[in-house]
Amino acid sequence: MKTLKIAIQKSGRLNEKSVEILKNCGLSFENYKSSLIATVANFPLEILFLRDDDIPEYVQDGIADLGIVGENVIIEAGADVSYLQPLGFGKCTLKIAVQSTSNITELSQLNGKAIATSYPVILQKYLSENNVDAQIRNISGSVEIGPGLGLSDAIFDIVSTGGTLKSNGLKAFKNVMDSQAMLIASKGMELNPEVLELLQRIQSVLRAKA
Ligand code: PRT
Ligand code: ZN
Repeated sequence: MKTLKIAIQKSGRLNEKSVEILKNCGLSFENYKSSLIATVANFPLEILFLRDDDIPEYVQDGIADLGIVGENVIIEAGADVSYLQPLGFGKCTLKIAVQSTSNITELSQLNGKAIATSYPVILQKYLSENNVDAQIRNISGSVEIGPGLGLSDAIFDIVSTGGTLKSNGLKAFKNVMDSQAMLIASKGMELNPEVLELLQRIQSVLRAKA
């Protein structure tokens, strides 16, 4: 029997809930902060702990058979993977935001403007679909400080409570995409008996919580 590999986030917002859902499925494994890989004692499974950005590609390329990662990261990576199950945590919305004093009220007012983001692919697709021609500034983090520094006219970022927008003098202007953590599989692995067994266990954990 082939030992499956599942890639989850090593540290960050999705790590704890990803470990928890696997434990709740009855999987027994050690979870040391320093481990990059853990072997499950009672199921043919290894757990790889990775940066979330690397997970879609690992699963697409079959280095990992399964993964748990935010939908936003999958779409941004353009990864060709199978979506098995939304997991109900890591929920957020990707939004365009402007300074709270801004008079921008229509999407068309973003024409010719600069928008800072760490999600250029998702943003470009949305702008193209809406016939907006704006300049995308790709920044790897802290995009919220852009408008205050005059770096950009707007930002496109993940929002959950909205507290970060508010404390940086920004207001949400357009909701572009909702996201949550997703269980994904390499194409062709959906029908593997162990994958199906694990999926069933995850689904019953989710049902018990609902
Ligand atoms: O180190 P690694 O690369 O693995 O992690 P990371 O730093 O890239 O990601 P991480 O751990 O911050 O987030 C992982 C995933 O959690 C994201 O890809 C989203 O799918 C999801 N998620 C859910 C969020 C948030 N909620 C969220 N609030 N990701 C980021 N944020 C940020 C937001 O951008 C803002 O800057 O948290 C800040 C606080 O948000 P507010 O609105 O609550 O103030
Ligand atoms: Zn990341």
